Amino acid sequence: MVTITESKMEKLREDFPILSRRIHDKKLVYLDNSATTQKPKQVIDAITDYYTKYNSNVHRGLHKLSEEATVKFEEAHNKVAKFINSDSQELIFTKGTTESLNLLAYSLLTDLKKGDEILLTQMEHHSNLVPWQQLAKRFELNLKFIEIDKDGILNLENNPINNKTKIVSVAHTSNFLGTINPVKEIGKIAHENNALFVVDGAQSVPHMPVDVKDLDCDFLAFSAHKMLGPTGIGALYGKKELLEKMHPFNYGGDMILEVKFDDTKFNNLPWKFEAGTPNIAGAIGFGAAVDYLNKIGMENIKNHGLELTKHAMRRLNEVKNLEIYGPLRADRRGPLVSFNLINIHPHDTTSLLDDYGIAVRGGHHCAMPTMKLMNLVGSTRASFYFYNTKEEIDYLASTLDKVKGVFK
Ligand code: C6P
Repeated sequence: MVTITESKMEKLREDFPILSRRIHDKKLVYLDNSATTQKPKQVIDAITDYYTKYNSNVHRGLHKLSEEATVKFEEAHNKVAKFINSDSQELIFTKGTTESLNLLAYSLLTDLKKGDEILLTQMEHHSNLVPWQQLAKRFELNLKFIEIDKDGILNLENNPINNKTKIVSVAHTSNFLGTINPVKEIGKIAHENNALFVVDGAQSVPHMPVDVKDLDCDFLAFSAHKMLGPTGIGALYGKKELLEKMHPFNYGGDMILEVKFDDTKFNNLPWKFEAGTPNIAGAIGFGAAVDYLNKIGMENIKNHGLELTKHAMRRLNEVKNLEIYGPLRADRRGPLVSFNLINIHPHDTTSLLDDYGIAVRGGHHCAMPTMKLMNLVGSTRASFYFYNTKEEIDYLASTLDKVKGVFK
């Protein structure tokens, strides 16, 4: 197994200026990567270059600056598409996973009728639940859920798919439980039942090689900011033949080929779904992020994440009166661990850890129904990226003992 060596790690961390910050006079230990990752200089520089050297609008101007911006913007399209092994036409820039899923829900809605079913799981992020739920209420569709067991594993044998199911939409990796779902298998079940298969890749695309052709998913949503890129940009992949049939979600400039007073011919893919001036700086930053990830190698990132997760589970299991949620086996998880110190509110744990320079997330993690199902008010979540080290996890574990001390 190739992992990131210690000497490489030191060099690599220098690319992330924020990692040398001190918080409350302690070294920053950033373990909130599922919320958003830190940005390397290469990404920050790419964004600064755009604004300082060739800032202008894309696809419109006939001047040099606009040409340069358009080339860089389209390069970013191609890079991000290639990153998930899709064709460039099949990769739509959006504001992020949330907008990708909303775009999809609204665009697919026109083909659904009263009584049709949408199948989700009991571990979805609100972004892959609320859009479907609200449309289901308004248009008399039914939502169904694949259940999870006590370890946060899907019960696929008893899934409620049937001939009314039109869409199956599932998180690849749960942002609360960490579970990596068997999306290839779920996709097969969806397709055997003639349903469309949507993958929420917000927590998987940043951490493992994801190949849309291999997965055979119809759609995949993900966000740049969880994979070194800036906020406010993300992507929706869709199979070309499906995107061609779908209605645009937003109408306006740039998504048209020809407009008359009484009709409009829409632009080719992917621009048909990218109305208005896009997030140009964001897209260029996203492209630079993908370059950086490719340089490290997604297999290396996956392996390092697994090593850290194994170490975290071992070290956190040694902390007394601490319970961990999600799969017991580290290899069934993405690089994150949610836990609670028994009888201590996760907000207290999280803010006390902050006093020691440790940034983790505490709360419901936008998975309120899953929390309720598990009788929890929330959890503290430590989530890792390739710039994290085992020493940082050891520091988290020893600091948790100090946190417990406060409540004695
Ligand atoms: N989860 C977390 O701390 P946006 O906000 O659009 O970039 O991503 C939404 C989203 C969708 N699906 C999953 C599985 C996610 O984890 C997220 C974002 C962050 O867990 C912020 S709530």
